[in-house]
Amino acid sequence: MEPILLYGVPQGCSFGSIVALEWLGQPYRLCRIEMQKHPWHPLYERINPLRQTPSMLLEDDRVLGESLAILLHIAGRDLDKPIGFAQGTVEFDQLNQMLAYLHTDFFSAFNPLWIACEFKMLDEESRATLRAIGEDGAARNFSYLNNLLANRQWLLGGKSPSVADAYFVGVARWADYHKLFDMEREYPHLHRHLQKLQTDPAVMFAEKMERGEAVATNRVFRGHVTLDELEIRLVPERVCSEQHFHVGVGPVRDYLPVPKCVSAETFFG
Ligand SMILES: N[C@@H](CCC(=O)N[C@@H](CS)C(=O)NCC(=O)O)C(=O)O
Repeated sequence: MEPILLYGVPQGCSFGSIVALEWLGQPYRLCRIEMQKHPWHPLYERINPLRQTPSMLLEDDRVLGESLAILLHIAGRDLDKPIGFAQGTVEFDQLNQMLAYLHTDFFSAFNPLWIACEFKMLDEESRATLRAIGEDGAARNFSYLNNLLANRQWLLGGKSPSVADAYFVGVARWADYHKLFDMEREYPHLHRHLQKLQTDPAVMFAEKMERGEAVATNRVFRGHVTLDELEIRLVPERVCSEQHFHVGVGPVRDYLPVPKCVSAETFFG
């Protein structure tokens, strides 16, 4: 069977991997994970013991976790497509650097904002402090990318988007969700970049997927599967032993202090 991307909704960072799969243009399937429905389907733990999305189930039943690894894997499936580059090239180093930045600094800048808006037990002062830290971090990162995009059409320069642009569009939209700034006025180059990406057919397709709209299957998108349908492929011992990040020290809630993108109240039960 085709590779299957397990993507989290709503507003998940998995979004970029759907966009990248569309740009790749090879057959794939999707499996939808409702992140706000708690507890998550128990089978998902066999896919990703940290209970984070996205994950990708490959043709040979290997499970790949971490957006960065998934995006580089997607790009590597067809190096004739300029969404990625061969390792050892200058372009690959640039892509790797940009993806690492987006997955660490850029993604993490939003963490205090997610905690501030989701963690119901916070007092108002703590919430305001977290919000201020988040706003400051997001502003620094938006400013950095805005300057970078002043003379570039795409994040890496060049004539066409890479998987870095795919991931960027899924995370940058969180600024609107948190009503952080007047993006058009304060970060015009970044705003232009986002606007352009948001009219891309692959981005529009990923938005439809997130909204749960019915979309006809085609040569590339082969449809959805459920976790139950995947059970036969998810041998517990094998998947867990191959997960480099399998911590195995009790329930995830014991060592994940805060949820991202989802309600902490429901997360902590
Ligand atoms: N390092 C992981 C982080 C993934 C992550 O935090 N995913 C979020 C959605 S954006 C998630 O699954 N959150 C659910 C939770 O933390 O309970 C990656 O880059 O793939």
